[in-house]
Amino acid sequence: MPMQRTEIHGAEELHKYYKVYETIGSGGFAKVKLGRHILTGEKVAIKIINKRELGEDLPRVKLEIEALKSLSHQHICRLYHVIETSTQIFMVLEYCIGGELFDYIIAKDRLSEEETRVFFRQIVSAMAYVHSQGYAHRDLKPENLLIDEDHNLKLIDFGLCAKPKGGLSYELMTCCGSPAYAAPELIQGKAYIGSEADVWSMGVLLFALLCGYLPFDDENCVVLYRKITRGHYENPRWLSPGSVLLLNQMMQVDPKRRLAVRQLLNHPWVLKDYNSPVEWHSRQPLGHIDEDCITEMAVSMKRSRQSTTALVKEWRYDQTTATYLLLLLKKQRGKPVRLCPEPPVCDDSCSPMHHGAQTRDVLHFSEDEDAVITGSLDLRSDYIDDCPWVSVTPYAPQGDRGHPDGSSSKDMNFESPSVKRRYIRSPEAAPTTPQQRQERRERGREQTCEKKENIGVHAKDVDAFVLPAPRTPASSKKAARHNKNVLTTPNQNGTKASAASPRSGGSGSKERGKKRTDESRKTPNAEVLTFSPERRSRSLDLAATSDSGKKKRTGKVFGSLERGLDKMINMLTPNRKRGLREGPRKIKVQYNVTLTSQTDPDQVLDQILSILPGKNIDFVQKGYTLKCRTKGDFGKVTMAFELEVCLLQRPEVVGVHRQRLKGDAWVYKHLVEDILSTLSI
Ligand code: H91
Repeated sequence: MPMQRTEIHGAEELHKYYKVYETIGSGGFAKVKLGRHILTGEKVAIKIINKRELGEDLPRVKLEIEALKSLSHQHICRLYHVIETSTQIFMVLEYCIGGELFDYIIAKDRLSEEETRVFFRQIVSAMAYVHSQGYAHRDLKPENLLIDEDHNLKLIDFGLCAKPKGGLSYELMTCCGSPAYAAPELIQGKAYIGSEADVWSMGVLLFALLCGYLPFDDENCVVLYRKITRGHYENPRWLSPGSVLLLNQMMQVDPKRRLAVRQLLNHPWVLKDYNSPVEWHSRQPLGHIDEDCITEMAVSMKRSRQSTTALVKEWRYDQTTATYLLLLLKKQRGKPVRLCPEPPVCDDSCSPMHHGAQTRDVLHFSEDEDAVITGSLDLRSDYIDDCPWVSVTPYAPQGDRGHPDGSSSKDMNFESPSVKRRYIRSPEAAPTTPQQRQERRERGREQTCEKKENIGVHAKDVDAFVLPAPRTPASSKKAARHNKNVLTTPNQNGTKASAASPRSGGSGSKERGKKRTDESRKTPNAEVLTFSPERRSRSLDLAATSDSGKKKRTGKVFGSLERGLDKMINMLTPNRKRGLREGPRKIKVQYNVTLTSQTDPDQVLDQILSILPGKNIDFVQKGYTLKCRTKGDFGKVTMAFELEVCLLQRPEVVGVHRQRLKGDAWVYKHLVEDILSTLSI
């Protein structure tokens, strides 16, 4: 059947270029999986859309793809590759290691004004650019802003965006987006201007950043709509007069009285500590071609640079586009502009050592980036960043055309984009001989073994996590019932500092923000890979524990022999999925982990297990992970999330790693707070 053939080819195409790992989220008709682009070794997010389930919504997906293809901006998630089959669409996207801004806010309860400003400037930058390209996003909310490796925001989910044919000043009719963020004119079913509605949502978002809860909230939709159309919300006492004013100017019920994005660019609140307007032009305009990336691709593809350039310039969003953009990403992150050697012709069952960049000691990595050696035949390999720093030309971003409100230059008066140069470190020259390349790879391997990619949050950030600011009035009636804010991450002393403390923001000024970015880039390499003996397979444990006496006598030599044996057995044990693990994972404190004061993971697990049924939560247990679901009317899954009991290293206590997979973020927050607050924390 031709349909089937295409299907197989489509999936094959995906697996030809990417390693595909676990699901990291879902929404609507899509599922998002973690992946790795084989040729560059870079992580990617793969959005998988089931066309059959989509039905009439297919044009929306097409629009999202079109939008993402035409948007290239430092604060917008980059699309690399689109693979379409008869039944599915795979969108390969920039991976954002820090997860959703939503989780970040709730972990900190709320952000300081300084940290909010850092993020808000990036949101304004992204939105000004989106509007300048004629698009309205229409679903702005903290769940649709992700945090990248450099702690910068990336806007995602253009599934509800609109590009009015006559330009952004043309009115739209479709009511969409999340009700809590929707502008009054939108929920009233009036015709509205997309950019004006976006500013309202940005106001709600700003409020959520500064307060940790929503300005308009109610479980009852009718009541919620009434609150929005009246535009009345309460300003908590910790808001500065400047914040109160800005929020008020953005959440004006009359869209004509609302601030426009261009006014936000140099609003006094936005300028504070920066003294420069928001830079909204693209630093990575679409037409620009990077010569280093072309050279590397040309060498790898054995083509001329000229024909490689021509191929890249076709922007087909195929393997060529993906390879080019991912190489560019490597360069921008200061990594060597290098492709990994040709993968072997055979499949995964072949020795991955053929890949210069892979290792037999498989680095199992999960969405929380807790890399541990698992020695598994399921090749969830973490590539080794096997190249030393190389000399690269300065990355000189260029300006972009268009204006933030989608208008033409004649009616706008914007500052010309300041061309900022970003220089990339180059402590070592690029290896040229095969021997040098080999040495480099070897060094890379050593480096990887010292690397613990538990990057959800860097140690520095953990220090700064903190919080609870005084409980908020509406942070939800439900949440207010609990005196503990269990989703807030304490600092390492287990105490919660004040959000207003100078350390809590981490980036109180532009300079501080910059420093944090630079430091966060360094962190992963400096950390140490955890070897978690608990992760041994069942068969291995049986072997190792069959004689407890022997175990006690195991000295250093035996230890290493045993470890060698462990590895051997591990390599031969094909299925080592999480669920078969004997003990809980050992992870570092990160913002999606709730700390307990307990040291026995089984006790914590039992406590959670006893709570779930009473809350009408269905769950499946896989080892120390509980895959939870709530169902609404007609058995429809309304919420899906995972709770995983883990062991933390510092402090050495049990923690609960939370991950939302589906459902409304704020409802999830309240529900998980509800579950975890019952634990003895
Ligand atoms: N929301 C609508 O949960 C609720 C890690 C993570 C890392 C990602 C990169 C891109 C996208 C998601 C990522 C991600 C759905 C992405 C990009 C676009 C898009 C969609 C997703 C969730 C789905 C999972 C997401 C967050 C949003 C994580 N996610 N953790 N990198 O349309 Cl353009 Cl749906």
